Amino acid sequence: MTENAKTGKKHLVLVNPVNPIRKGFLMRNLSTFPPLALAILASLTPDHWDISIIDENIKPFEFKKADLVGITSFTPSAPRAYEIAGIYRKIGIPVIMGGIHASMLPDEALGYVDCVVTGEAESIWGQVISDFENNCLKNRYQGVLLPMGGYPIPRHDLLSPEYSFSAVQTSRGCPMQCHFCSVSAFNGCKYRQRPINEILDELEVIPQKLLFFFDDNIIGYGKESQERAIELFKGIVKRKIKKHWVSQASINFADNPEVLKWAAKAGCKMIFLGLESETEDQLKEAGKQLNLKRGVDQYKQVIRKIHRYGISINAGFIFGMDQDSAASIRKRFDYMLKSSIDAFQTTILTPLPGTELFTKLANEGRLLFSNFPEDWCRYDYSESVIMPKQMQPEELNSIMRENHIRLYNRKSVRKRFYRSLFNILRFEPAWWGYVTNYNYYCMAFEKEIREADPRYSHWLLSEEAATISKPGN
Ligand code: B12
Ligand code: SF4
Repeated sequence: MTENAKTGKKHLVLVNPVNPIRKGFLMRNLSTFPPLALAILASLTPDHWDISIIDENIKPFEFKKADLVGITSFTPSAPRAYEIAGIYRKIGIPVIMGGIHASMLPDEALGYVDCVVTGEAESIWGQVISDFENNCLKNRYQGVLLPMGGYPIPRHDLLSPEYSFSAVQTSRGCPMQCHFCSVSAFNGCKYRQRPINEILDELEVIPQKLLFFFDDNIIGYGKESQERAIELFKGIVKRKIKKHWVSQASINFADNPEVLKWAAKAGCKMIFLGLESETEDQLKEAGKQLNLKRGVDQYKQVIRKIHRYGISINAGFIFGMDQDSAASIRKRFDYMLKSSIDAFQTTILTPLPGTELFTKLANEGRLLFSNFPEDWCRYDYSESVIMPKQMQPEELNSIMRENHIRLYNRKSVRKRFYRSLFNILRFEPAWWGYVTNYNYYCMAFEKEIREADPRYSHWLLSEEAATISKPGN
């Protein structure tokens, strides 16, 4: 036992593992976000425990003595989570794993840890701790979906002060069930919201000026949830909480001018919208209901309305769907470059466990990498892990590369910044678009940057570097 001799407290170590093969978002401080789940778990742990967090986002794993270890993990970092679990289990310290990956694949996880907690922790963590204390820890616990109110404020004080952004979640669940996404399977189809006062109290204790609301859709679906979003934004203004924030939403973010007005007043600088594709057939393929219902011809209007209120747009597009050919991918990039969108997240279609997409592609025998768990670290949206329908995976990877150069070269990003300034007429949201494009550039060219290839290791790719790096040059 490592009970603290002075206090008699037991020690819980919570671990945030990172994908060892790709840094992805961790390439830059401004795209590195704290493990909110661990701050929540810490807040749910009884006071007679000492808690520390090992966060590989910030520095590589260093062993800390523990009585009990809790590990979180997304799918790409699962192999690393299992590796760290092994270090503790070898010396007889029990390891509990939770989070999206272990929830979707509890049997796999149980091969590497002592106990798996599936689902949301709020309903079950107290029981897990109490069973451990009474020497009757089971190997499985199932959290249930509860209303989001009445919990203690997450322990932001245990997260590294090196984070530029803090993270707060105001809602969970999504009724949309897009085929590639695991949110509805994990957090349920009902949109659940935290009480506004609890969110505002939490915002008041976090030190960072920059904030990421970790919601999938900050304004939810329907009139009622819009009203609640407006109340939240008004509350931020009323309590004089001065944050600059980003979040995610569906295109219904632009429906109500009051939502946009108050979001902007409350400090919203940029919103992520999952546009996914400019063609309705592909939206159908992805099961992207809301975008389909509105129609892709509405995108322009949506962008214009959001800009009008001083908020920039980071839009996500998916590549490599069954209907994608080399030509349609190039066309999508043409569309993106011509649009007034401020920043772009491009992802290669990736089946994640627990999604409809995963079941379909696995059944069709189209997973290229299925030596699990090792291969999970490839499932980070940055390479083709499936056999695309209309091309070879290498062709898809190379078209993406070619178009990333078009999208993220210095000239293109600068041009986009000036266009954002012109469209939004405010510096800050345009600057957020610029920084976000740079973050994605660093992710797209991670390998070259890490290997310090001089053609890539400076600020954004110049046109000249783009030419040098074209296949065949
Ligand atoms: C914000 C966010 C990001 C941010 C920040 C991530 C971060 N630092 O945490 C950014 C933009 C960087 C990001 C990146 C990625 N993300 Co992301 N992201 C999210 C989002 C919207 C919120 C995550 C979050 O923190 N939620 C709040 C916390 C409290 O929820 P939670 O982690 O589920 O934790 C609860 C339970 O799971 C449980 N729990 C969690 N850990 C543990 C541990 C123990 C011991 C126990 C008992 C319980 C427990 O208790 C918690 C409280 O109930 C989710 C969607 C969602 N709604 O969750 C997607 C999501 C997690 N992301 C996803 C993906 C795919 C990615 C990327 C791979 C791809 C991409 N390009 O977006 C990268 C990978 C990054 C990486 N580190 O590997 C997928 C993950 C699916 C999967 N199987 O892994 C999700 C679920 C969205 C989706 N489309 O399906 N992401
Ligand atoms: S992609 Fe967005 S809208 Fe679709 S199911 Fe996931 S969270 Fe909901």
